[in-house]
Amino acid sequence: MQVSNAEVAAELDKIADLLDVEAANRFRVRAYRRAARLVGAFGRSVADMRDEELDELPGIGPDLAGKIVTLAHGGHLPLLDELEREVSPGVTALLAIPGLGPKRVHQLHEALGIDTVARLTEAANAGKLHDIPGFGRGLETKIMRALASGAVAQPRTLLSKAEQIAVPLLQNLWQAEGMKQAEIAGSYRRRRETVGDIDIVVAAASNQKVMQRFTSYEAVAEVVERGPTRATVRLRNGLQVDLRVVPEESYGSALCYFTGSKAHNIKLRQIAVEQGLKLNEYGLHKGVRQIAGRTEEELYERLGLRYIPPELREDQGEINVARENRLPQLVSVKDIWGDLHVHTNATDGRASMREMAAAARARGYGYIAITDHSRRLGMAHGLDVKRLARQMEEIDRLNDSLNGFTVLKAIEVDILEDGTLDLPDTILSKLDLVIGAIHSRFDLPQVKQTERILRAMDKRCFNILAHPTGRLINQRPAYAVDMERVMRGALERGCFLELNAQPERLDLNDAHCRLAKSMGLKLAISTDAHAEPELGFMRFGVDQARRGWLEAADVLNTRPVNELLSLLRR
Ligand code: DGT
Ligand code: CA
Ligand code: CA
Repeated sequence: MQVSNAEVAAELDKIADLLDVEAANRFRVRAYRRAARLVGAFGRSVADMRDEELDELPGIGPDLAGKIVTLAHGGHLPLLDELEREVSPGVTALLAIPGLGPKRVHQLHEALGIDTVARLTEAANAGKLHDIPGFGRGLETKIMRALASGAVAQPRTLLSKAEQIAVPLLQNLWQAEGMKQAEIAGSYRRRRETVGDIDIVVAAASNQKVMQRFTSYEAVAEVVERGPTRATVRLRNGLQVDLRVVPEESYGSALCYFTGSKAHNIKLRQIAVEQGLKLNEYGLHKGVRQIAGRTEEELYERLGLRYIPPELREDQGEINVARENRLPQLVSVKDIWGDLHVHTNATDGRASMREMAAAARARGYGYIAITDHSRRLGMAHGLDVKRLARQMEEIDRLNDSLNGFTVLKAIEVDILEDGTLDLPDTILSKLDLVIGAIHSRFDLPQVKQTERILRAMDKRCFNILAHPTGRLINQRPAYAVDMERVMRGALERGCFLELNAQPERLDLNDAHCRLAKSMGLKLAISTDAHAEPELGFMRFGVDQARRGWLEAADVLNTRPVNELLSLLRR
């Protein structure tokens, strides 16, 4: 994918900010700032330039040139990942407050240990800011105004990141003496694409021992609140975790309550009331007698409902459907037969096609589609006709050596600004599968962007629209597009849309999935893997598909290769 100069510059500035917050070497910080300015003001798109050309620009050495290239093609910089791990999202949020630059954010941290907006608010309200050297009352007032305006929001955490943090935390908790049941609840369990905080529900023989283990966990920065049955901690990376310890006979109702959503809970409580019962986190009661609540299953059953999977608990009609025994059989990772969006080191991936195929096979798949970039993505070393033709021969040879596994010949072809494709039909029509994607001109007005996509789909060789909104969660908004028109257009032409399983993409989202399902349009769930482990992102895509009520039949890649190929035929 191709990233605009402005976006690359913003990333470079972010690195400079984070380095500055960490009080890194000022020459290093300055180098990133200078590079950001240069790239931002540069006449040509850096995505079209080679390393060596960038290297020649004033103040940009080979190392920085390499990083710019990576950013310009939508790649991740390990340095940025590392900085983001070290500097908490809370601190990053502070940078957005008017009057606070990286130097002052660093000072706030040094002087008062401030690393979240909440703590800053506290300190400002207590009049502690103006004493910090270089702050003064004027700045204190300015900051307080900005905070009061409510414009400063804490970013939500990606589900994949939350998982990396919550799973080890829960494992640690299980080692407390007397643990009986424990689960991560909240939006995490409902598999929302981002979470505000983590909620954990536990049943144990001794509350005391669980609380002790929880609050002394090594990643805890601060115990915000601790009582006999509940505690809240803030982890070093800024994420909050709420813990509730409940008696075993209340575990199911507590798990249900803290899984939410709030709207779903309210509906459940209404149903209880209609039956003359009382429902809360302690159980379902008739008068003073508890009649359910040890398990969630028993709770739903007693309310006259089928068990509702957490992903559906959003008060989007799931309760009526559960009452009428018409819940969907949600798609699961087990249903997935193959991955239809996979890159290799022929372009910007990190493994060979043989390695990617072996890794897919090890996951129990029957096929993968090799979808490297097309020539337009110069710096991703996109394929031209000749190289694609050579890759197709290589795939034939690889397939000859594989038994019971198919490597599909495919491409992720760029949809150019006018809706034409980046490679000629003559070669595209020889492929098993063509996925098309937008990697440039995200700024087109909605009508133009929509028509650009529909025009691309007019081509008989076009099969699947990849990452259909182009968004990156917390980083880049979706481009303007009439999704309903695109979906209808796909249906009419016999093409499909992709749900991209990269944790920061996850487009299509849950609502889009429901829209597609309502029209009878099938979706592909694909990982866009650039390395073997990324094939494992499939489950994040499946999570969103489940939130969108999709069943196996609604998903393209839940069937063996022959069925798949006949569905793809236009
Ligand atoms: P988040 O953390 O913003 O991603 O979203 P949730 O859904 O995890 O929300 P959170 O952490 O505030 O609360 C966890 C669950 O607890 C929520 O999904 C439902 C339940 N809950 C919280 N507050 C209320 C409330 O005022 N009424 C009801 N009925 N349930 C609540
Ligand atoms: Ca939560
Ligand atoms: Ca919470």
